[in-house]
Amino acid sequence: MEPSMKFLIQEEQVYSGALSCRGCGWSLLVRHLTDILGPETVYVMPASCLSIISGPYPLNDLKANVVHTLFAASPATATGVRAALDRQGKQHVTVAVLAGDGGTFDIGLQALSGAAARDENILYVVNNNGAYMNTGVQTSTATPYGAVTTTNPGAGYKRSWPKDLMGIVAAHNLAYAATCSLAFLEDFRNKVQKAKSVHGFRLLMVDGPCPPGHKTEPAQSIHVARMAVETRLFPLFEVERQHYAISYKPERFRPAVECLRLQGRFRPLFQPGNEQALDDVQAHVEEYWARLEKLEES
Ligand SMILES: Cc1ncc(C[n+]2csc(CCOP(=O)(O)OP(=O)(O)O)c2C)c(N)n1
Ligand SMILES: [Mg+2]
Repeated sequence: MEPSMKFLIQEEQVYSGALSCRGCGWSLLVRHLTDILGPETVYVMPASCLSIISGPYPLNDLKANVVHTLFAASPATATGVRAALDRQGKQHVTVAVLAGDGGTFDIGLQALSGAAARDENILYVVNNNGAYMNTGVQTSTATPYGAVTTTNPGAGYKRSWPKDLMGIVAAHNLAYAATCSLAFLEDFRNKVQKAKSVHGFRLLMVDGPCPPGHKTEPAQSIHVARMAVETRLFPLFEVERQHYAISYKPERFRPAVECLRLQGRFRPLFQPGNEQALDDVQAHVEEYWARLEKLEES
């Protein structure tokens, strides 16, 4: 394949007419993911924006089977789907969970840990848009420090750090886990390809643009996602059996404020008196990056 063709969708696996907002990350993620996984895939979806975007039953915008399931139960449901397919001799069919951060970091965490510890042959994809967007932007444990949500209203903002999901996942000693960005499509597509080919429990965490929740311009979604990687607010890396490898090291480390100021959800941080909060975010970025580099060396 020509290098320039690597970004292109080979065969569209999504019908037109998705119900997403303009600039939504879910739609682009799913178009590329389904293109690579192909029609021989069963998708398991807990409640999230995607449940609506892809169509509530009996609608379905994916050219594949979808199992809608309870918020807390997608890895358990996927385990059952996997077992049924294996029983039918359909080991070649991929089972993929498509979940939000609320369904993953919070309410589905126990089921996720169980399926990961059993090393179920499932691909788990989490679209991390940093809040419960479908029900109106409530804080999750993936919400970044400093973000305004409807549960941190007005001039308030979240004053705790997001959970290190990748660290938790890595501790399960999985064959493959990685972070991905829609602004780095070739890297994303390569990681999906790799995850598809690995046997066992695999997890991909994708940074999810969300214009209404992040208070961004829809046309800026990819630019904001790129800046999240360039500022190292959302580093790209892979973890294989607890060995970390950073996928992209920016030539120049841009300050976090260059990404934060593009998003209305961080507006209070730029008001006089909150300089310390901005410094704290930058310090957190530096610490996490230093830890990733150490993990990469070890
Ligand atoms: C047990 C349960 N509690 C609450 C809800 C309502 N609910 C549906 S979608 C959703 C938000 C999901 O957030 P997230 O997983 O981050 O996905 P996003 O909507 O952001 O894509 C909530 C709270 C539900 N469906 N089931
Ligand atoms: Mg979310």
